[in-house]
Amino acid sequence: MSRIYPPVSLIGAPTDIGAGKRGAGLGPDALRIAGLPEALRARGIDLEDIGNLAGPANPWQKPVDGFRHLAEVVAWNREVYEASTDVLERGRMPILLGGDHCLAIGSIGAVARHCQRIGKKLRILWLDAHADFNTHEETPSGNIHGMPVACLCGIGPRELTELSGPSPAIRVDAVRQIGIRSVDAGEKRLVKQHGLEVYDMRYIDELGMKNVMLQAFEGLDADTHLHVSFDVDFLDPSIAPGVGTTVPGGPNYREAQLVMEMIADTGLMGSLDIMELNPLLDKRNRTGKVAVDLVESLFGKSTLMRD
Ligand code: 4U7
Ligand code: MN
Ligand code: MN
Ligand code: MN
Repeated sequence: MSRIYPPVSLIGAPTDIGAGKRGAGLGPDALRIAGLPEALRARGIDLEDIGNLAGPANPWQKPVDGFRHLAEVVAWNREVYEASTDVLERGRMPILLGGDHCLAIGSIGAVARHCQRIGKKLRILWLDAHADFNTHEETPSGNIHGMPVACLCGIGPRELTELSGPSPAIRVDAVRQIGIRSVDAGEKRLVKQHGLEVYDMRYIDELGMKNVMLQAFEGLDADTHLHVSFDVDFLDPSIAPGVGTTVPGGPNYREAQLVMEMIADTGLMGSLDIMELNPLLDKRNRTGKVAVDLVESLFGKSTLMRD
């Protein structure tokens, strides 16, 4: 089964403005150097790289009222929102190269408004060790990369919840989280209160990854736009040490590859974020190469006859 993919645009967002460690700002170039553009072109994809966006420098300050660098996070997300909207309106698939995960407020904000305009349903697969559902009251760190899912659902400061428009960009029920194994105490309460659908590692162990993915796909149809937000710390640190917030006990290489292959098989992926790669914490860009391998699987690369 060979699939024709829509044209793709890479958008680099070289910042660690929402993170607690420096280095994720080098993620876009590390992904390029690991061979992402060539790998996608080898899949037959019409690929454009719009290069790296520009935004404020990281002032490396302490949190203020539970937020670190709020104004700069807003500025970067506006850039990401505008670039992603432009790519979508040109009929192309945006791939955001992060950068830390706070930037998903802009990328998913753009995708959500685009889907609203063209009347498509939206399903978000959030592949991460973390739920990223903190608020300024619950956050133990003040780092906004721990808050994007809450902000997208309308929980957070107005500058971020209204970044893409006056109503919340998404509803909680659009999201399926996979691979979760680190949720802070207050965040856990919020996750439960809002009914976020979380497939944590315990659940994956018990059901097996295949069944978990089938659940995550329930209700998808040809009118659904699938957005994949891939935080590289989703992967077990033994295969992906190059991230700022490693958590042991994540999916191994084959489990992660199955996730990507099954997403490819839906044929519904319309946008992708590749976030939190930190080459300063990596060994010889090994994590970058693993991320590129997995993205190849997302675009239909498989071992035998299936592609
Ligand atoms: B990532 C954390 F306390 N929950 O809020 C926080 F454990 O985008 C980590 O998933 C957030 O990498 C990790 O600071 C954000 C912490
Ligand atoms: Mn994340
Ligand atoms: Mn994470
Ligand atoms: Mn992280």
